[in-house]
Formats: sequence, C-alpha cells, structure tokens
Amino acid sequence: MFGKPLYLALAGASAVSGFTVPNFGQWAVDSGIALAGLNSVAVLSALTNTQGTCNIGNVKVRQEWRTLSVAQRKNFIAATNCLTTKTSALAPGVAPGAHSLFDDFTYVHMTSTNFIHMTGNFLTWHRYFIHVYEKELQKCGYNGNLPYWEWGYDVNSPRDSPVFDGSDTSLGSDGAAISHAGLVLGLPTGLTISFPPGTGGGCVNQGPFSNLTLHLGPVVLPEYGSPNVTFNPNGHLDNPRCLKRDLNPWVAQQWTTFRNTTELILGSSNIFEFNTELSGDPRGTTNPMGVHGGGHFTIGGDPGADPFIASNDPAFWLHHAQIDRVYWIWQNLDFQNRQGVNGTNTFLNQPPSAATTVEDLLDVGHLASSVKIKNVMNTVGGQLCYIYI
Ligand SMILES: *[C@@H]1O[C@H](CO)[C@@H](O)[C@H](O)[C@H]1NC(C)=O
Ligand SMILES: *[C@@H]1O[C@H](CO)[C@@H](O)[C@H](O)[C@H]1NC(C)=O
Ligand SMILES: *[C@@H]1O[C@H](CO)[C@@H](O)[C@H](O)[C@H]1NC(C)=O
Ligand SMILES: *[C@@H]1O[C@H](CO)[C@@H](O)[C@H](O)[C@H]1NC(C)=O
Ligand SMILES: [Cu+2]
Repeated sequence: MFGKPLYLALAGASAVSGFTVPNFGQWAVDSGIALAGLNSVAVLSALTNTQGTCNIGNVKVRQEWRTLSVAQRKNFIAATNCLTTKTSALAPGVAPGAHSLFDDFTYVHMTSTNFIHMTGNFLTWHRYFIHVYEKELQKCGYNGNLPYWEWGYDVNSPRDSPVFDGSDTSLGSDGAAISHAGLVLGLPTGLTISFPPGTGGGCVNQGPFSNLTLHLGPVVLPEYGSPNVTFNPNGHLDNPRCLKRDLNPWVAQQWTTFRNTTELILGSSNIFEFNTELSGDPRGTTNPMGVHGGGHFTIGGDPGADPFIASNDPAFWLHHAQIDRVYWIWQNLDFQNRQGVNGTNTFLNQPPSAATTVEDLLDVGHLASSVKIKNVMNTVGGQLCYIYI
C-alpha cells in the first residue's frame, strides 16, 4: 500500500503556490472528481508560469482520447499509420528491424532503456520523447496535439475502453483471447509478483493497427506463467510479427485507479517520493509497481510487456502522455519547488553513475537535437508550450 500520509495531506485544505487544494473526500478521490479538480488547479497554475514565447494565446492543449471528436481520433490514427510508412532515418544497416520512422522511435527507446528508466531523467526524458513524437505526427498530417489515456476510467474493463474497444475510433482491440497463464515478473528486490492472465494474449484482431507489423525486438519479453523472459540480444534485427495485447483489468485495479493516481500526486512532497512511487522504485517505496508499470502491464502483450520496445504499440504514446500529465499536475501544485531531479543516470544506479542534474542533456538520438533537462522542466516555457485539460 501507499507509504505516505495521504490522509494527513488531505486533512484540511492546504495552500500551494497561491492555489487552494480542496479537502477531497474518498468518493471524490475514487470517482476521478478530485483528479479532475487537481488538473484544473494545474491549468490555473501553469497559465501563471508561461515564459518566453509561450503564452495563453498560443499554448497547445492535450486532451483525453475520449474527448477528441471522431474526426480528430481518425486523424490521429491516420497520422500514426503515416509514421509507419515513412522511411526510417537511421543509417542503412544500423537496425534492420527499423522499417519506418515509427520504428525509429522504438529503436531509440530500446537503445536508451538502461539510461532512462529508474533514473533521474525518467520523467523529463519521456516528456521530451513524446513531444518529439507529437511533432512527427503533426508533420504526418495530424492537426491536433498528443492525446492522453486517463487510466482511471477503464480499470474495470480496459477492453471496453474507447482506446481499446476495436472500433474504428480506437487504437485497435485487445489481443485475441487465448488460453494462457498470467505474468510472473521478477522485481528489482529479487521478489516476484504474479498477475492473473489478462483478457487477450493473442494478436490485435479488430480495428486500427490490427494489421500493424512489428519488426524490432523483443528484447526482454516476459513469458506467461514463469519468471523467465525471452531474452534477445539482437533486438535491432528484423523479426516480423503481429501486435499483441493482453489487456488486464486486475493490474489496472491494483495500480492505475483514480485513487492510485490521486494519492501519488497528493502524497508525494518531493521529486524523490514522486519519481519512486510512480515507478515502483524499491529505493523509495514498497509498492512494487506504481502507475507507470501499472499502465504498461494493463496493456501487456508484445511489445507492451517488454520495457525496451513498448513504444512500438501506438497506445504507448497515450499512456506516456498520461504519465507526463500526472507529473505536470504534480509540478503545478507547487510549481516553484518542483523543478528539480533526483536519481542517477543508470537503471537503479547499476552500474553506479553520476547524479542527474538539470544541466544534463536529454538525448533522443537521431530523432531530434538534445535539450537540457531544465529546458523541458516547464511545459509552458523553454522548449515546450502545452497544458493538459
Ligand atoms: C487488414 O488487412 C486485411 C487484409 O488486407 C484487410 O481486409 C483489412 O481491412 C485490414 N484492416 C485494417 C483495420 O486496416
Ligand atoms: C525457465 O528457465 C530455466 C532456465 O533456462 C528453465 O530451466 C526452466 O524450465 C524455465 N521455466 C519455465 C516454466 O519455462
Ligand atoms: C489502488 O487503488 C485501489 C482502489 O482504487 C486500491 O484497492 C489499491 O490498493 C491501490 N493500490 C495501491 C498500490 O495503493
Ligand atoms: C534522491 O533523494 C533521496 C532522498 O532525499 C536521497 O537519499 C538521494 O541521495 C537522492 N539521490 C541523489 C542522486 O541525489
Ligand atoms: Cu520508457
């Protein structure tokens, strides 16, 4: 369970950066009303913190998937398909599995994995990564901004989510239902955690991306029913196969409910607590998963359950937009004091590495130029100009 005194934080309204966080009751927390209210407070805060050329007149707005119109959702799907047909920008021979610009993003994520997860740059690296992806979608004809997936709506039945219901305005269906055991994940603590099986497991067979062919990886794909993983040191080679999902309501109910997200935001008083709780980092929490892993394993399948290549499922981008939104809300509840980083530059500091600083560069390889962490710390200043509603 949650290690932080949430209910102390909730007992009595507290003033943050001039804004007042109301005293939410349990119903408001569990229904998502509280989280929506915190989002509104974050909007007001963000609009007072615009810098440089970003202002209230030009700030971009990222929205939840189901609030996009049918036309906007189809536009997003078409732009994703466009990325899968755009030529890879990698030098020939570097990664035979990178068939398109869409795959290039996964190549960069795959080769960076040990330097961007359980690290001090995790939140800002992914913030910048999805921003670069959003810009490429826009170059491929997308007229909107990156949407996010509010997990809390869907914890009881992810396969009925507007994101995954297999309709032509979704990101495709669950995987075909196949008989399989659940995942047994080895955790950094040496313990394992077992899930009941999800509701799919096979190939995505309805709606957009049901014909998507994956090429890169897998790298460390967990096997059903044992802590073993399919380890492949040649994840950059061409391995054509279908997109699989194994949507998992049990995982969602443990780790990505409105309560889980709201407690994360209100219960974390500094970046160490926030970053470790969000990721289930054993150096800061006894919670083995957190909302980050919770969302990934709600999707599951291949590439969804493989942390190196999860970005090859189009749903990754909506999940990480939600991660960024949660970070953005948390930052904006005490903006001046939430500009820092905590951690080092290697996964769980293995091998030991330097402490991350805001002067460090976020490197996304050939996809875009590197930027300093401090230049993406504020989503309405520096390199960025967006808010979430
Ligand atoms: C997938 O491919 C099949 C066969 O080419 C085609 O009939 C079907 O419409 C395609 N589905 C989507 C969602 O593009
Ligand atoms: C897991 O891997 C070990 C070592 O390769 C093997 O002996 C064992 O049979 C595997 N377990 C399962 C359930 O596949
Ligand atoms: C997540 O929230 C649910 C209720 O919405 C609760 O049952 C579960 O224990 C929470 N998980 C964690 C890790 O706190
Ligand atoms: C991160 O914060 C924790 C808790 O304050 C601290 O123990 C740790 O040394 C910090 N890490 C770095 C790399 O500064
Ligand atoms: Cu990642």
